Amino acid sequence: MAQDVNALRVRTLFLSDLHLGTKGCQADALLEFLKTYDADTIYLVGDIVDGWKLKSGWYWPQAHNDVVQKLLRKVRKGARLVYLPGNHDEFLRDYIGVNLGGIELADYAVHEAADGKRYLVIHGDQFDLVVRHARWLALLGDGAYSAALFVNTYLNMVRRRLGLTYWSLSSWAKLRVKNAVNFISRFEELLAAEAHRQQADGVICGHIHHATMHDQFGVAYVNTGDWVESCTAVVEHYDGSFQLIRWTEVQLEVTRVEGLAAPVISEKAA
Ligand SMILES: [Mn+2]
Repeated sequence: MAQDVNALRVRTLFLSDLHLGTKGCQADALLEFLKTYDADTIYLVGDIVDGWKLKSGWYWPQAHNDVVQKLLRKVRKGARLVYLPGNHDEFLRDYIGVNLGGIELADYAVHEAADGKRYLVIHGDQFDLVVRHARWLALLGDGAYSAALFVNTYLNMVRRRLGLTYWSLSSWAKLRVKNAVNFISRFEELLAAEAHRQQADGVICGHIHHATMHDQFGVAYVNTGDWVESCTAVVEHYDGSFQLIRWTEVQLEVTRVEGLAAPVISEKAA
C-alpha cells in the first residue's frame, strides 16, 4: 500500500494490550498507527488477542482482521515479530518456543537496544500475586517470591482449564481507586526489581494499561499502555532512545497544526 512508503521508520516497536476480539479494542486508531510506523523489530507484549472474551462469544469485525493482516504484512516485508503472550492470550503460552510463520513466541525476551542497553520485555501478569501480597512476600524473601510467581502462572492455567474467567489485577485495582496508585507503583517496583535481578538495564511491559516511562526504581521502567483506553505505544529510535507515543494526542496535534497552518498561509497571501 502506498501509505507505507511515507511511514516513519523506527528500530523497534512495542505494543501491548490490544485486546483484539473485544468491543473495547480501538482497532481503527491502531490501524492508522500501524500505517504510520514501520519497524525493524516488533514486540507484541501480550494481551494482543483476547481469548477469554472470544470464548464467551465471537466478536471479530473486519478492522480486527485488518490489524492482524497489517502486522503479518510487516513480517512478510522483513520485520522481526516477537510475540510474548499475556494472560488474555494465554492459550498461546502452549506454543512458547515455536516459530509460527515467522512469528517468534516466547514467555519473555531480552531486547538489546542500539546503545547496547538490555531490556527485559515481558507482559507482567506473572507478578499479579506478588503485587497483591508483596509486603509479606518480601519479608519471606526470594524463595517465596519465586514460588509466588510459579503459583500465579499455574493458578491462572488451572482457571483457564476450568473455563473460569481471568482474574484481572488492573480492573481489581481500579475498583479500589484509593489503592490503585499503590498497586501501580508496586507493580512497577516489582518489574524493575526483576529486571535488576536479570541484570538488565530496564524492563518493558504492559498488563496494567498504564503507559509511562521513568527510572524511579533504579532501572528504566517502560509500560506500553494499551489500545482499549489510552491508545499508546513505545518506539525505540535508531540511537537507542525510547519514545512513548500517545496516539490520540498525536492525532489532535496534527489536526491543530493543520488548523493553524491554513490561516498563516492566507495571512501571507494577503
Ligand atoms: Mn494483561
